[in-house]
Amino acid sequence: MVSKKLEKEINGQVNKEMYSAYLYMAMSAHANARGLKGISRWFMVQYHEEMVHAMKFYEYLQDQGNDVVLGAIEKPEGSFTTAMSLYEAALKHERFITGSINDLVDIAIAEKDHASKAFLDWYVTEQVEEEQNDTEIIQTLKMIGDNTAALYLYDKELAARMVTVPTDFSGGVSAAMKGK
Ligand code: OFO
Repeated sequence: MVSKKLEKEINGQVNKEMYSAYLYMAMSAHANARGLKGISRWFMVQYHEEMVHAMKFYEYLQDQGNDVVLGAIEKPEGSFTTAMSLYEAALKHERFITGSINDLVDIAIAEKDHASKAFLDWYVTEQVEEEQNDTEIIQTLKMIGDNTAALYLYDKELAARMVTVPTDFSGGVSAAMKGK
């Protein structure tokens, strides 16, 4: 069982991950509305990844015999008119999430909760990849600049991103993640 303090914070993190999914769903719609079909797909794949992040926390609380307490999910704000504004906002959000995960790790370490520390290590590694993905896309978008033909081709390239995470959690996220 994790402490009541960490339980509260992990419940808060479930909410942040669900918000992340909701934010990326909104970003997918913004991209789609501007004809950026590949970027729209990229953000929808990201939506599925965030659902996995949320479900892993949800299941961890249950595995530890703790309480799951779900809160309201905030409305995703922002009106994104360019590919660059979408990815800059995504990177800013991921940096916020990295800070939030680090706070959870700090609590686990302070409480000598080795199980939670080991569990959270997956997220620490995942956040490096999340920030790297956004950073690399921003670098490419900078090179593209105002070249709409290049953006058209890059959008097609981003469309190739596939969902590599489970989307059916009815049997539990751990079972669904086996072999991933
Ligand atoms: Fe995008 O990493 Fe979870 O929130």
